[in-house]
Amino acid sequence: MKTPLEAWVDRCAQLMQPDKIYWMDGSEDEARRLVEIGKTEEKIDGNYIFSDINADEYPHSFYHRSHPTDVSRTEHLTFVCLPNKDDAGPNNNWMDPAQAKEKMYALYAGCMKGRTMYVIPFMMGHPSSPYAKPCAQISDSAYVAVSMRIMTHLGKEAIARIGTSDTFFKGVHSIGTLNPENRWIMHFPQENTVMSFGSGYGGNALLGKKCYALRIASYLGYTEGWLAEHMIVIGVESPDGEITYFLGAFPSACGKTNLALLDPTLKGYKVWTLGDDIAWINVGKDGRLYAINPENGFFGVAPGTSEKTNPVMIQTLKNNKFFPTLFTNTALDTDTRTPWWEGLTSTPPAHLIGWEGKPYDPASGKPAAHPNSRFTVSIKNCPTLSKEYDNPNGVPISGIIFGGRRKTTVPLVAECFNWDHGVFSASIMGSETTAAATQQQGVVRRDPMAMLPFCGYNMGDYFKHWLSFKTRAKHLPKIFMVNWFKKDDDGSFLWPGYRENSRVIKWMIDRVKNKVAAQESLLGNVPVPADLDFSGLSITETARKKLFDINTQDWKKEIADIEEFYAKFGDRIPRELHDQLAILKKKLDR
Ligand code: GTP
Ligand code: SPV
Ligand code: MN
Repeated sequence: MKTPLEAWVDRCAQLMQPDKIYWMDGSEDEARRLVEIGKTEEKIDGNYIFSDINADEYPHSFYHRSHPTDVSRTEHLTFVCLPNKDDAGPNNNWMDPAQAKEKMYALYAGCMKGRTMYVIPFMMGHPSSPYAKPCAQISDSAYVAVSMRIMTHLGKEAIARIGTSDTFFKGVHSIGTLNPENRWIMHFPQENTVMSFGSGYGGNALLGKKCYALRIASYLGYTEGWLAEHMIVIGVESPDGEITYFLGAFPSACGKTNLALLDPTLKGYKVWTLGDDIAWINVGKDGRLYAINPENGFFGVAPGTSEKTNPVMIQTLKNNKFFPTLFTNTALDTDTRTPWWEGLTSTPPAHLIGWEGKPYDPASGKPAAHPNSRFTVSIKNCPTLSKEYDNPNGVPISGIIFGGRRKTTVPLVAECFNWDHGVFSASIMGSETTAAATQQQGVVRRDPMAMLPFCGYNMGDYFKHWLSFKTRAKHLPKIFMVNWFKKDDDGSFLWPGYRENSRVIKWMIDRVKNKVAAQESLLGNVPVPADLDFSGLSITETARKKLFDINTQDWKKEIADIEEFYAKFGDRIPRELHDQLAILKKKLDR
């Protein structure tokens, strides 16, 4: 008798007709063979998908160039297929499940002729965790197969955990012809299934990541009483040796990985890394919120990463013990055969090949590396990995940080008054769009909890679910709103950011431990100036004031935008959030 997993693989193979079926075991030998296949057999656009990188500089590392149209998530081609359109909500593209399947089956028919079907069994979450989930993906891309080894707990343990059950997550993936006209990412939350076609890009193709661990898992969390969030997980050690655990939600390309691997400039502080993108949050036996990172690697933005901004990530990439690390769509220095990206060094090396594969001309005015070029690297390389990383129960959370990318309007930091106010503040978050998704860049959009592209059901219901933790949990974390990206009139950042963000975190720890008082502002409690350590920073008094300035005119415009956003959700917006909005409006009118 075949297991449900084997039967599912058979059905996929019948439809897609691969030449070969290969079951992955997650071993290093296997990864080496797959990379070799990528260097000598598998091609995209006429080029082998992997090439060597100077192993003296970056051990076990390989370069990958994607199809030029396949460089970021495609939100307009991403659908949530719940039976009822309203349950997917205005935050999602919707298609009827039967119609979506018909469309996908037509594309999948015979799509793997002449190719290998990789069967990828994996766990999201450490296999020993009660919160971990068994999963399987099929794919016809060696790049995806190798990436899954880096990003998930891939191997036989997952097959054991799936056992004879049919409830495991099923991820169906083919890169197809990489034609953007035939690119679809379809989610079926009620069937624990995702069908993806036409893209090899991370968030579109590594189905354990955004598709499962956020869109499907957020729906599971809604029905089962937990949360799947676009959040980092960190422990911050203070000079007294105590570790305070935080979650941090920032939209794509807005600073999560940098904060997760922070090397604090403040003396006596240390950040321990648990996760840089996704957190699963459950109420523990003691009534506190506990978080695990369901992933096992980093898929990080390369541009801006340097010895100065993120030395821990540079170490993670250079002291590589895990096979392999991948660099995708960066530029390549042809003299040293090393990857290069904007911000790695202040001036580009003399001989560069740009991300599109042609010699780079600095006079072109275009970046050499794609703005969304990325590295894929095991979290096990990270020198600041927390001792609690594999703790099956996760870590107890004391603070949740939410932050968008805003030139104006939002101050450096504010602590929310209470849980309702925190959920409200996170629900009205705005952020300027970035290169992480294929769309117009730099326009402010509402991005509640940094989950707009990742919430697998109606966000009105999602807000209600967040509010419900008031009664589900006994001890709730504090909620903080931050903005590292406020700009001066001349367009320069007012706040140095990166490692200096530790100064703001120190204040949060002091607030969690009740060590300092705060001042009430329109948006929450803000630091008494003496409590925020600015020592050694060259920030003028005027800039300091601007960082905390809350402009009433800006906020009146903001309110209009928020009302428009809420209106899209009709009566699904919980009463508590309308009440909070009314309070804010009243304060503004005063
Ligand atoms: P995703 O992987 O897309 O979810 O992105 P992320 O949220 O992990 O963002 P990441 O840390 O990779 O940063 C994205 C970009 O923002 C990079 O170019 C960083 O250099 C830049 N960045 C990160 N932190 C700061 C900061 O504190 N200040 C400024 N000005 N830029 C930052
Ligand atoms: C993001 O866009 O938020 C990412 C990259 O972390 S991806 O996995 O492609 O979604
Ligand atoms: Mn992300």
